[in-house]
Order: sequence, then structure tokens, then C-alpha cells
Amino acid sequence: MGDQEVKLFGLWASPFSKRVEIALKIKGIDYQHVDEDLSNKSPELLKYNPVHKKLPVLLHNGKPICESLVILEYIEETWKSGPSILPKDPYAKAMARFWAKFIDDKCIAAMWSVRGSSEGQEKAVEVLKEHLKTLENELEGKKFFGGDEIGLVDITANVIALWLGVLLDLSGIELLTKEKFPRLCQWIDDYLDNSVIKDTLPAREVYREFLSNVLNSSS
Ligand SMILES: N[C@@H](CCC(=O)N[C@@H](CS)C(=O)NCC(=O)O)C(=O)O
Repeated sequence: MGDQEVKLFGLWASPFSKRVEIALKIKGIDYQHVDEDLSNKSPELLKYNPVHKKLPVLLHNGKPICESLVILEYIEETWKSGPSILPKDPYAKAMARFWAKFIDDKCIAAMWSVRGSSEGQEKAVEVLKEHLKTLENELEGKKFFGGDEIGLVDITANVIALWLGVLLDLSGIELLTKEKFPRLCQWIDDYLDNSVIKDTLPAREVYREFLSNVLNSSS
């Protein structure tokens, strides 16, 4: 394994990029991280992801893999070391894919729409609230979305664990509270307390400053 080339074109502040790092660390895979600048993407990133021109891209022995959820499944199938991040049972696996897609297609879309103070913001918050309720229900009787251990859905939901709270905070929206979402808040605490997660996600204050600058420069 040590002689393999595993290179991640990512960004420290990207929740998508962090998904890949978490999976590689859970599996105990050594990798090289190339931190990209989104305002000046590297020629390698553009060459390896000509379709979307986005990070993360995982380069494994010269072969590029794009799209974080695709990369997570590739990691699971390629490296048998470490814990599995997807269940073996076909139905349970399909459900994990379903919820990961729900987070990407619904939650993340709703999350970025709550920014700013446009007329649509109130509606966007309502939509986000509905989606968070759905996730709250999904956590009934479980520590993690994956059960007792962190799995594909938890890794996909890292955006809820850190990025969403900071965004809501900076936007002055009180939504993700223990009163409204007790299971989801407990999940956030448990998830952020995991040693791999702690070691991988940026510190809240550091990310807060970064996002605050991004929001100020785009408004
Ligand atoms: N669906 C993609 C989303 C990745 C994504 O949005 N990456 C952002 C950084 S967080 C990016 O590279 N944006 C560059 C751009 O849009 O030009 C995934 O899951 O990998």
C-alpha cells in the first residue's frame, strides 16, 4: 500500500474535500494533500476534473476520481483496511446512498439559500427546517446515521456538523438549537468528539473567520 500514489486536490475549508480526508483517515490510507486556491485553480485540478472543474479530486496511481460521494465509494471498495463506511447489506447500502443524496440535493441547497437578507430568506429557512426535521427523525434510536459507528451518511453530513452552524450564526438565524433538534445536536457533539473528525475538520473559529470574509466580499 505504501508504494501507491494517493493525492487529494482539496481545500481545508471545503466540506466536500473534508469528506474524502475523513474516509482516507478512517481507512488509515497515507495521502498527499494539495490545497487548492479556488480563485486560481491548479492546472492539475482542471486537467483531472475537466467536467466540473471542482475539488475534491482524488488521484490514485495516476487515475483521477471526482465528486466526493463517488470518491467515498471508491475508497470503500479499493481499501479493505480499517472499518467499512458502507454497510454490506444491499438494502442498508441503498438507504445510506439515499440519505447521502438527500443531504447533498436538499439540505446543502437549502443551506446556502438562507444567506443574505433577501425576500426569499424566510422561505428558505422554513425549507431548511423541514429538511433538518427529516434528519432529526432519521436519527431516532441511533447514535450516528450509520448506527454505532460513523459511516457514509455521517461523513456526508459533516457540513451539518460544522459549516451549517457557522453559517446560521453569521446570518443571525437561530435554528439549530437543542430545543428544536435534540438528536441532531447530540449527533453534532458526538461526531465532532470523534478523534478522526477532530483531527480533520477546521477549528470552528478559524472557519468562522474564513466564511465571514467570504460573505463580506460577496455581499
Ligand atoms: N458535488 C461536488 C461539489 C464540490 C464543490 O462544490 N466544490 C467546490 C469547493 S467547496 C468547488 O470546487 N468550487 C469551485 C467552483 O465552483 O468553481 C462534490 O461532492 O464533490
